[in-house]
Amino acid sequence: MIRYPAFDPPEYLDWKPDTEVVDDFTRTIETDSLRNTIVRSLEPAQLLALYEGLVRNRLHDIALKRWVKQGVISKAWLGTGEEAATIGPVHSLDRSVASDGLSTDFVAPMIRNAGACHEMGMPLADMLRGYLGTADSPTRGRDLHIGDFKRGVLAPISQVGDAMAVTAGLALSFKLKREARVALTWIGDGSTKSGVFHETMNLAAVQRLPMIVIIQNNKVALGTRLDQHHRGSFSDWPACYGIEGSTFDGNNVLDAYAATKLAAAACREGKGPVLLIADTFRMGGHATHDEREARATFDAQLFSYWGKRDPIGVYETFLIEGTLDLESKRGVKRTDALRERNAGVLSSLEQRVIDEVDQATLQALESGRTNMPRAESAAEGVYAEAPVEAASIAVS
Ligand SMILES: Cc1ncc(C[n+]2csc(CCOP(=O)(O)OP(=O)(O)O)c2C)c(N)n1
Ligand SMILES: [Mg+2]
Repeated sequence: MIRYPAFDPPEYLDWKPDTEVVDDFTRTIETDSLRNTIVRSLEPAQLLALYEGLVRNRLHDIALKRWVKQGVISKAWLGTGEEAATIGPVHSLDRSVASDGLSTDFVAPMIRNAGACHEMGMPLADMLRGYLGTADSPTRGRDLHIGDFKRGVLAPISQVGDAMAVTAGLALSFKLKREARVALTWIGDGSTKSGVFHETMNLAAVQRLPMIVIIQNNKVALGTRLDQHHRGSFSDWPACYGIEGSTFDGNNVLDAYAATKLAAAACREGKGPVLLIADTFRMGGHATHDEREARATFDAQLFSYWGKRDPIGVYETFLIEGTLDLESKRGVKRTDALRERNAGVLSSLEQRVIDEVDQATLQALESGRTNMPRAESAAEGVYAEAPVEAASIAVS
């Protein structure tokens, strides 16, 4: 994909495929026969949709970073380098509309999983409006933690860990209504240290809830390294709760897809919950304000190691160098002409997403210019209103 010197981590700027990393990408999928079968059964359109989702996620974040640099917003929380841990799992879910008019499966993203929102069908313009706090944003300008229940997206909860409990509640309702639905949430390595994580895991386990939890282990919580807040291996945790679970390569979108697809099937068979662990790395700061501190938190070699594993670069290489003709959608012999054709298919897809993000940015900025919330609206749609005198003071 096109790289952006003003916004990308330095390791991504002159990104070239590393043979060992690309070989590892394929080996990872082939190691597990069940995951391999799932990946091999993916249609070309699904492979391309995964690529498109990854690019959309990266470009959404770049649009936000541009706004920060331009002073449009003060700060943004990004998922740079962790896109595969969001996009793969979301694509493996059943996103069709059920008979009640809601998405069949549900997700509860955290701020690092903005990609889940757009891949569940939330318009990019609305997501960007959320950051601007416009009156036509999904929360009518109240909060940037946005979701869309109809589209199966619970809004992120600022208190980390609490989304676990809400997701379990949703999964419990699916079970009680005997619906073949699944609820998925992500939780950071740091947030697994909250009490609510363990209470929820235990409840979900004993109730056999159709719930998937992905521990997104990006090796850091704000400015605290994993080795400062964690001992042992996350891969031991599913057994502690007596449930199924496994680790996947959080920078390999196909491994992420296949692991979650299997987890969702287990949940639908009544074998939930499933605890997955995504091994990945945060390629920036906690948010845009502390990128420099993040660089001081870890050795440069660690950034370099994970930089070679850019989930988009590696997947792109896998598609370009493969034997599937992305244009004719047929398996063919590997040739230079095929490589060129496949690269062309991906770059026109990328261009479409660039246009989509540009359009969304313009629409959101237009809302910012013309449609900011009225001060009086702060008292609308709330559980309790302040006395009239206090409200008038607040808006004057
Ligand atoms: C209950 C609670 N405590 C503290 C915070 C402040 N806080 C926000 S994000 C964060 C770190 C989260 O780290 P991790 O769970 O690893 O997720 P990551 O940011 O790495 O994706 C903290 C401590 C909070 N939002 N909620
Ligand atoms: Mg973390």
